[in-house]
Amino acid sequence: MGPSVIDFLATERRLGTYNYEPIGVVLSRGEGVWVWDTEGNRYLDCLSAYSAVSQGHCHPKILAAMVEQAHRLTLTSRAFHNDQLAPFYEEIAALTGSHKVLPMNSGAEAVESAIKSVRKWGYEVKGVPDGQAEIIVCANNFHGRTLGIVGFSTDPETRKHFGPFAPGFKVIPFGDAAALEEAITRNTVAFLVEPIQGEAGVIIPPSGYFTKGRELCTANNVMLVLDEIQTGLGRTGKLLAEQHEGIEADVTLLGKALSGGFYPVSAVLSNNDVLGTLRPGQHGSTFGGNPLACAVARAALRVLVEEGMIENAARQGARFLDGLKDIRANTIREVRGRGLMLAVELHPEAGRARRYCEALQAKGILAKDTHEHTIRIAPPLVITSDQVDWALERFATTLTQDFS
Ligand code: IF1
Repeated sequence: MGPSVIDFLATERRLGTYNYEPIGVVLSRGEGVWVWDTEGNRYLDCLSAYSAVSQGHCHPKILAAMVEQAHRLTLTSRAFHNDQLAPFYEEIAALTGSHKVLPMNSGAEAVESAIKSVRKWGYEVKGVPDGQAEIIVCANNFHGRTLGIVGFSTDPETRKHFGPFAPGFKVIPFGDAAALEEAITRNTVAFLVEPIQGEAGVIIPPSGYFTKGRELCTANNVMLVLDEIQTGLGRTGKLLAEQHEGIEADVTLLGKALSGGFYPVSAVLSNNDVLGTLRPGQHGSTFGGNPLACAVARAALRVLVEEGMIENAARQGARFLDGLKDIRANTIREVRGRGLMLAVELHPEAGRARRYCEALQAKGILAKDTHEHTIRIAPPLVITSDQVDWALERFATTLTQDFS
């Protein structure tokens, strides 16, 4: 008889940093859309590790690629070449139409690397006076947890008592093109933004917002940096969320599902100008671009495309969204979503979203609340229609309860 759930939680509490408040479940196995806890209970994963397990848990082909590479070569550092980096560059550049790739590890590292690169581009190409580069970001952004990134967060919880912070960032409201136009100066080097704000609760901007944003950036020689770490790689029903807007970013950030949840892999994708400014010795990472990461990412991208996961996300996302909108419950304030990036916002008087997530857990669904009143829903992109219907039944019964 192994440790009990209580034992696991007690040990985590005793020895671990208390920087999360997880839902009370100890998972031990995953396969496709399903995960099992240590007591054998099965759950449909409606979080997908915040869209990192889009290909489904423990995808056999990504696993095989990881094991095969791990037997051969895992890490060389970039002091030497390896035989996986160039093929990874070729495949991700071809898939995304990018000209240059910078391989990193976490999403936040990709964001920080993009900030460094656009600033350098600003000074050396655009001609912004040294030290005066400005980057425009949006209120309620989430781009990671490093000091540089939380420095321009508007969420007190992510920045309180972590200062002092780096200057050079200007915050505007999300979805307001006039505010963007107003904020641009001759020292603006970039507009860094999520196509859909994930952590903020799946906030979708008005149609035309990014068309206007793209025009403003082009007209003012400002780099449009889209953080697709959560929205990218099929999550919204297209390879990249920007495709819904019919625009192309100058710099695109990927992470999470870039490895299918097997390994931290992120990447900064860009045209030649921005990443072309980096020279040897000016940026790097011990693990960035390592052969194991590249082999895993190549397999993760391959199965995403070859197994039609992007198209499935569009189809099942529409089914899920329509089904949620059909639920008649006075607890629901709004249902939002694009592809399989969905959210149900509750009326404040309905009680905390966490309570509904706990009730969903009892019905075999794992979902995560955000900002008190919103339940986000992001199952793996391999979910079937039957599984969507199975989940909708449980959302309907749970959302018609009132936990206020
Ligand atoms: C946590 C949130 C989601 C991201 C976008 C960059 C990153 C993330 C759009 C950084 C990461 C994760 C971080 C994780 C929980 C999760 C999250 F709730 F924090 F905000 F997804 F919405 N850009 N998001 O969503 O990538 O460095 O983590 O690899 O910090 O609790 P990372």
